[in-house]
Amino acid sequence: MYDVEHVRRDFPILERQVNGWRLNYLDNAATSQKPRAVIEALAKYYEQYNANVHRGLHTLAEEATIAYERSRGRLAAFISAESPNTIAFTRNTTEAINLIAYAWGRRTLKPGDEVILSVMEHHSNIVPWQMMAGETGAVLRFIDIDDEGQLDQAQYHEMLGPRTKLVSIMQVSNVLGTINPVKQMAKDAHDHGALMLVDAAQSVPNMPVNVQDLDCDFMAFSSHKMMGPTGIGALYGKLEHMEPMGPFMGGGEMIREVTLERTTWNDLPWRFEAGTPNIADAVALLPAVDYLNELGLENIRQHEVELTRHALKKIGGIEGVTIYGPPKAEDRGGVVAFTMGNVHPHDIGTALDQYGIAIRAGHHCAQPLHRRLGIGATARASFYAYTTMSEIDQLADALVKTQEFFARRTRPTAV
Ligand code: 7TS
Repeated sequence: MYDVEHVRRDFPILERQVNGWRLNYLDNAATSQKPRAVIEALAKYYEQYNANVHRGLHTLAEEATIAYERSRGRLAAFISAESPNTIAFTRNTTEAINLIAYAWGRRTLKPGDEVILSVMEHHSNIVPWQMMAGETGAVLRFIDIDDEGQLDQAQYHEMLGPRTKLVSIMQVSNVLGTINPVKQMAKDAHDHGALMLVDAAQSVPNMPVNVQDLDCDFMAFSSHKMMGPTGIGALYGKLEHMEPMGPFMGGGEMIREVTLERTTWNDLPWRFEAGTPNIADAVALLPAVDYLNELGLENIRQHEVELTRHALKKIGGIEGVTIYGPPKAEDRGGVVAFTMGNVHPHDIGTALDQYGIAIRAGHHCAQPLHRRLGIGATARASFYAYTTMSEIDQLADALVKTQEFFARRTRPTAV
């Protein structure tokens, strides 16, 4: 039995009051809150063994290096990667995708080569490829969505061909909530000799993810969305692709030998970690992974399905509300983006804040998707392991009040 009240006690921030109300944090797709174990691990690192990694011979340097590398190992196991060497620490998902665009794309893509993306991608999985297409002459193709927010697989199959070099798709949409069939899409890509990158920013925190089962070539994700600190994320890459890849950035740490004329590269994964890394946040990511494992990713996923089912019913039942994405909770991550009549999503966000409710409003870094939906912005509530059913009820009540408030304001006055 999943005990959400028990989980909540591990998150100090959830005791906060906002505008006289207990914080109702429904902005988890933007970033998650952190359990006490993560906050304490950060403080412990700085209080007890802060030192640079991989270079010192002293005790603190050794402790810091062991903790940094242990975290890498735990993260590799978390996504069932074949070895810790397949994990390069980055700042976030964005940097992980840029790493592939620069270290792989820039050297591999030739004029006319094709990269397949989708219209629902986050800007971080569009802009780096536009930049790379501009440099290399490669062409971007975008898979469309159907009316329920599912990728058009028939169109995908038509796009795949001898020119396809990479397919890069999000596993879970941060707006529609759609769970994309990335395992099948990876197989289809491989059948055409292309590689598959999975943007797992919204999946690794919320559901069991196994890179070997998905058989993807690369995966990108962020610590801050999975209860870990900000400023640290990861790129997973199959060794067969990472091994021949040159570095992303040059500097210390990523070298084997430097002369004034030339440099040889370090082994994996340090080749991709130029300069002093974000040691503290990498170290404090480990207790986040342990915490997620303790809760169980299956349990978190199940909890989110129940929350989402409840939200689709409660929020979807409010007059004038349109919810975007698949109609069934089982087909979605814990994200519900919606519009409410002609109340602007930013006004919804501001009004809800008066009740201590934190949601996000805007385009959620998915402008092409919003354009495809024919709207400028949505309001978005997103859930996590500590979200309760009553928080969703409170959201629905506050939305009704917000709607009434704006209806009063916009009603024409009698003459
Ligand atoms: N990919 C997806 C699917 C995302 O949802 C996000 C962040 C990113 C990539 C980028 O992650 P970052 O850690 O590099 O910033 N999404 C959101 C969001 O929906 N609201 O704020 C950030």
